[in-house]
Amino acid sequence: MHKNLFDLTGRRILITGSNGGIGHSLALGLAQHGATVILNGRSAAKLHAAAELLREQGLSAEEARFDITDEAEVADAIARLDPLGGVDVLMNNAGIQRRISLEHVDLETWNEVLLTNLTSAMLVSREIAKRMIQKRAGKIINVCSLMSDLGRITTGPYTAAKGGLKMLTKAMCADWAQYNIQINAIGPGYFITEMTQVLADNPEFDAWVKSRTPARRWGKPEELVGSAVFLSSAASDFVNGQIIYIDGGMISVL
Ligand code: GCO
Repeated sequence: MHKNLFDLTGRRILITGSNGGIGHSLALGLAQHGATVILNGRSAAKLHAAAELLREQGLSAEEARFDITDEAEVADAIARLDPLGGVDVLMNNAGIQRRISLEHVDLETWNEVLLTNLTSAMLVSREIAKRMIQKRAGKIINVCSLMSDLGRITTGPYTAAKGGLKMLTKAMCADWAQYNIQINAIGPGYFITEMTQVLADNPEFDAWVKSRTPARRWGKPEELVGSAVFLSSAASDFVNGQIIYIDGGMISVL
């Protein structure tokens, strides 16, 4: 009887920034595939509401309230997960978008985007990798973007951060693959979420996405789940340092 390579039963998966948006869609999908998902956010109220939505469906969901940009909070929160079973898979999903041309960008905005979208992934991964190294097992999935490889007008800070996150994925592979830790990334194309609703509501931008995307449509958040299940499961045990684009073909075609 072949073992189901994609079975996530018993795997504890922490998804940062999973109160809503793509993070919550990923948490729902991974839980539906048997994982215990650990939701994260800064607001205890929003976090509890997000976890209850999963529990109401009989899914296994825990809550880890902490600010991913606060080094001390991160270390404390990850230590509090140890007696609960720790973390088998980490998804660095949290991210913000601040659209502004680089000639107008202020240092506060730049630092906010880089801290939230890139540095936080290092802070959370560093604490969890210490434990994965001891266990000689673990998986890390960085949620990158088309902007890990392509720029778009007014998205400079976000593009720099997501480009850095793609390279951090490779750096983590270099340091940690030897300990049976697999570190990979997913690169979502255009999906309608709170972050992009303003773009989807613009008829010209909506038309541009549909013409620029070979699949001629926006992605549906649930369409990210398959790659997340693959990279969270035994099916990807020899995959490392890779990025999988879920973008309807946008990054592959002019
Ligand atoms: C934008 C969007 C994009 C998407 C996504 C694309 O302003 O073009 O915010 O950055 O959010 O990252 O992969």
